[in-house]
Amino acid sequence: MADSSDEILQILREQDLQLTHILETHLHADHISAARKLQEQSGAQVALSNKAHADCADIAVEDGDFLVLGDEVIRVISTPGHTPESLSFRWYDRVFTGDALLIGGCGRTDFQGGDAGTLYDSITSKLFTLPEETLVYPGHDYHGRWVSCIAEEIPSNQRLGGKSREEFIAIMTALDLPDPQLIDVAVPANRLCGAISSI
Ligand SMILES: N[C@@H](CCC(=O)N[C@@H](CS)C(=O)NCC(=O)O)C(=O)O
Ligand SMILES: [Fe+2]
Repeated sequence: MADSSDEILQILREQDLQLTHILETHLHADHISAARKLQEQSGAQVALSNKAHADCADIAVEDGDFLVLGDEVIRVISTPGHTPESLSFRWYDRVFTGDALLIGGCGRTDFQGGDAGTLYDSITSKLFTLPEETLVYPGHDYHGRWVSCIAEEIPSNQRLGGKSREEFIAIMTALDLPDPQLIDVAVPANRLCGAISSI
């Protein structure tokens, strides 16, 4: 199975960039992370939530931490709910939300210790309170979109917009989604920052 590490390493070479950090938003259930390969091939450090208890991480971070990358500072925001160890990363006017807040949606909460009430609290108290012009870059979008913003998500997010905590929990409980195809392979592999060999 191909991962994106070769593509990333090629971009780094072409643009003469040095990868220093790999920031994991959570232990993914739907794909195998390229972090381990990138860590080995570039020497970059992997950062993961301390709640992941993953020995493969070079840096264990928690809410309120700052990652200093050269002249840049990235703020760690703990946004549990999709999974307990889920993080978002804020950099200037943008936030990388992993599978917590998606464009028009949010991460599911029915496996890996997910909890709908916790996700509602994370999104409404930690992400929707960011300046409304903050750009939202999610971990996935199933419709080919890349970016949204807080001002757009607060009213129009299909799962959260205008919904109470109870309404949100009811929506999430009723989803009845099939498991991600790779969940049984991806979760154990990602506890090791992603399998090294192709499968
Ligand atoms: N069909 C996809 C499902 C992926 C999936 O369930 N993704 C999780 C993130 S790990 C999710 O939260 N999806 C949001 C949703 O389906 O609303 C697969 O098999 O990989
Ligand atoms: Fe996920």
